[in-house]
Amino acid sequence: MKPSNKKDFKNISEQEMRRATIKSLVGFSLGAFGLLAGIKWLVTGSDAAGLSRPLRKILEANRKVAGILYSNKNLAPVFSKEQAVSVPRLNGTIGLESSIDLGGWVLSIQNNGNIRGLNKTSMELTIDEIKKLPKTELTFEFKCIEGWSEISNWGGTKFSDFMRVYGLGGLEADNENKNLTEYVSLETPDEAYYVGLDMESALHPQTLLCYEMNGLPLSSEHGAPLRLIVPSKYGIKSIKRIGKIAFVDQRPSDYWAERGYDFYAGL
Ligand SMILES: Nc1nc2c(c(=O)[nH]1)N[C@H]1C(S)=C(S)[C@@H](COP(=O)(O)O)O[C@H]1N2
Ligand SMILES: [Mo]
Repeated sequence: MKPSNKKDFKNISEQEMRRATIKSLVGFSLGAFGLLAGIKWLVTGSDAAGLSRPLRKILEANRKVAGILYSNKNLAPVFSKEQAVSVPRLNGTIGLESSIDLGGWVLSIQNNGNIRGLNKTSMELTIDEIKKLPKTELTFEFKCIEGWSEISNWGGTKFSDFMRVYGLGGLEADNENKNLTEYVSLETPDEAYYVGLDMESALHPQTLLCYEMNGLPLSSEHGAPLRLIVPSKYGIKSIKRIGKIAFVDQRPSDYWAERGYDFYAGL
């Protein structure tokens, strides 16, 4: 991980502002709802079925905000495997310049607390151990912030399954997400490319740790032996050749956020 800098502090306060805004929105809608229900009860004694249009709109808008933040229903459209291009376009080689010794590669993991079954907070996994995790396949339209998109096919494991199996980032096996860390940090082995991911996006059911493309092992240009695929975000977040993953509460350094792109890079 890169040491945090001034920019990170600035971003944390931005995040707090976002939170405060969401809180006040929710508070306003609850207040409005309570007031209206009270008036309804006083005047007609009926339920809220007769909500005025503007107030109903506010309530629905807030439900949408809550839905985006607290559920995983914003799924990217999926396609059949046959619709995927056979040789996806290549983009971005930061952190991939040197050749990789696939046999010697391990994924370094840094957890916020003890890893399940281990009396320690860090561990290493081989690609074979990662391949033992539940397997998922996904064909979706990969979108680069530069303006191109392409349907591509990927195979690997859900990031949430990876977290759940090892009890990483506070995710428990029973799916009770009580003490989740705020972020995940991912870096290439040489630390040249690095991505910060908010926990909501890490847990998104389509966010995958991938070791296959079109049913074959990833080529090194596409991120062998392990890359991230985040269909709910622009391609900048889909880091290739992952070397290190850390579960953290401070917003991690992010290569493209440091260069002026939106940290969330949502679609
Ligand atoms: N390590 C690393 N990962 C990276 C990049 C990079 O430069 N280095 N570029 C990103 C960008 S901008 C895009 S659009 C996708 C492209 O993935 P692809 O080359 O498999 O099409 O990888 C992302 N992951
Ligand atoms: Mo991109």
